Amino acid sequence: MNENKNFRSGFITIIGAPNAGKSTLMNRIVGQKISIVSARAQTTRNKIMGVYNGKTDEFSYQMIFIDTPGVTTPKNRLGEYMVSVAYEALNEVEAVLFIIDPTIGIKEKDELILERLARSKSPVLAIINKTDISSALDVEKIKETLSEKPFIKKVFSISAIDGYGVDTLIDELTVYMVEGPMYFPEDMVTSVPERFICSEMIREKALEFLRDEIPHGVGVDIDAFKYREEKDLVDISATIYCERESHKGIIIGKKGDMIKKIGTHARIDMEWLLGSKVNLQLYVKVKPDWRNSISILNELGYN
Ligand SMILES: Nc1nc2c(ncn2[C@@H]2O[C@H](COP(=O)(O)OP(=O)(O)OP(=O)(O)O)[C@@H](O)[C@H]2O)c(=O)[nH]1
Ligand SMILES: [Mg+2]
Repeated sequence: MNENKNFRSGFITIIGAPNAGKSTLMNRIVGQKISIVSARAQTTRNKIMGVYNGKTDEFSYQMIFIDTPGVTTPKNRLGEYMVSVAYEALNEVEAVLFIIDPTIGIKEKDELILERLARSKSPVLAIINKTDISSALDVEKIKETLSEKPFIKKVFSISAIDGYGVDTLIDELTVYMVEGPMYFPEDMVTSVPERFICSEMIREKALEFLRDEIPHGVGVDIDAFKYREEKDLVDISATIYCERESHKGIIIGKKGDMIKKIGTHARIDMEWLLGSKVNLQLYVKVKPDWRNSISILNELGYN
């Protein structure tokens, strides 16, 4: 495949305000859940790459999508890290997808990103997502506003959830691919290690099931990840970090029912990802203000 002189490839960054649907779009394109998704803002914390291979009549190509944390005003060191991850991913890519949620409209956060994108050297495509739940009029208005920006090459309307418009977007993106190597083997959908995805699956369930004040103070570290071949079983042990003793109680729940629920749901996703049985042990530890602790941020991979 690589001998093909006509091979093209390129990096495409997905950027936007929190909750716009960036991770949902990336999962939809690569056809697998590699980046966690939740109804809460600021779900993604790290840069996550997803690979899509395809071909046109003239050439074969590999697109590498970079999902980034939603851009917002940081409230702690972790937040600062997240914004820097998003902006760094704008450098030296073949295209940038700016995702917007039409049910929210163009807000201050989006304006900030747009200002940044105006100075970007890479071509920018604007993507109006969630068309399945927004009015045609809202979509049209946003389309008009964005089309007036000289640095935006084109505006697309899609639904990352049901896939509407995604093929058309991919077709357009082939235009921006350049002669280059196949960066990842054909069967590889992500550069992110399975171990990390598993820790994210635990965080996703915590985001889903815990009360409002807790989720953003949750971090997950995998302590052990071992495959037992004779049993086709992966033993995974992980620690959920939280910021207060009272949070620890809520995460564990009455008679341990909350941690059990998080564990059961995360385990099912992990078994799906890994294709084998998983034995998951979860622990909860309090680390006050860990989102400002450089050493814990490093430990959890936010470096
Ligand atoms: N109805 C509808 N919901 C969507 C669509 N795309 C994403 N969502 C929902 O929007 C919420 C946020 O989606 P994410 O993919 O986590 O958004 P994100 O932009 O990655 O968010 P951060 O990582 O926090 O920046 C989830 O509840 C998704 O299910 C869509 O096309 N239609
Ligand atoms: Mg995300």
